[in-house]
Amino acid sequence: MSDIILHHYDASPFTQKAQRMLGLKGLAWRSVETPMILPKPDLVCLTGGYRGTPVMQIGADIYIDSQCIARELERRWPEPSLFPGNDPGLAYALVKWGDEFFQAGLTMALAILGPDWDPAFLADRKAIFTHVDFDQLGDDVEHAMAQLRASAALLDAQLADGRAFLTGDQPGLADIQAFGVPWFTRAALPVTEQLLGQFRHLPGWEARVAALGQGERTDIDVSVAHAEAREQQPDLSPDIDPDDPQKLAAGMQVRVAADDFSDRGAVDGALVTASALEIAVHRRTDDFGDLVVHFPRLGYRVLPLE
Ligand SMILES: N[C@@H](CCC(=O)N[C@@H](CS)C(=O)NCC(=O)O)C(=O)O
Repeated sequence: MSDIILHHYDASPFTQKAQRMLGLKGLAWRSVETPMILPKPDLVCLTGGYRGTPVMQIGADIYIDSQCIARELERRWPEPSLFPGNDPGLAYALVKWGDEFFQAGLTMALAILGPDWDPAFLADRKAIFTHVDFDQLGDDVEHAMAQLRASAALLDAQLADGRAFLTGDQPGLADIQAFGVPWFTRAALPVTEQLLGQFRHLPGWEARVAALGQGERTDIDVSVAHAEAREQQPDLSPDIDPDDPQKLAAGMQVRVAADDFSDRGAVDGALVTASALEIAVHRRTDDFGDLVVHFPRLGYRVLPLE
């Protein structure tokens, strides 16, 4: 049986990234479907406050964000690699470009679909997209379409020599970073077909990335995930970079939250890991005992609480 549990919902382009990683590696995993809006008590009791998707759980270790999930999957199951061209730095750097690409699709979705959304869903999204001016979306939509096309044009240019995947013959994290936005805009926004129509290398590439699949998925009840968190023990040995620019130290109480495009909740805990690319905090909980919650450093803010 696989140790991997994904807490997620399928409609998210970020969940789709995690699923393609599992597909590329051919891994078995267990699925816990979360609601798309708050409240999410069964998830937040594990994360300590993060409410986004996807979240990976392996025993009493909780991995926040598709970036962190990629790093942990590659560490534990190195083959087949997410980096067929041995270019991990570039592939992870695309996280930030991928977020920019997502912003374009998000603005289009909010402007075109938002008015028809269920009021509870709309209110939830208004609360998390604090940087979006919901009264100006109509003015922004054409700009967003131009931005979507600009990023799509980069992909088409990269594929123009007939290669199967962005970095060559083999699929990797670069493809997975890039794939989520065309996937979601084509599915949700019919105008995408016309917007991206001139980019003739994209549809074949999108189909090849989709064909990575999702590995071997089994649906489970969240009580199974909670029992495993309770029964297992995380590694609490500290790993702190002595040159940390924020002077973070082992055991320091900190608050960690995404510093990107949405407020997905903050997590408080005692610092276990602080490196250039990783942050992890220890949470001592009544229900589960010790948990360690892992985050990427890139795109997350660490606030010392003492
Ligand atoms: N950088 C994060 C972004 C995750 C993200 O923003 N997911 C959205 C769904 S597309 C989300 O969590 N929305 C709020 C929610 O579902 O509660 C990642 O790569 O995992």
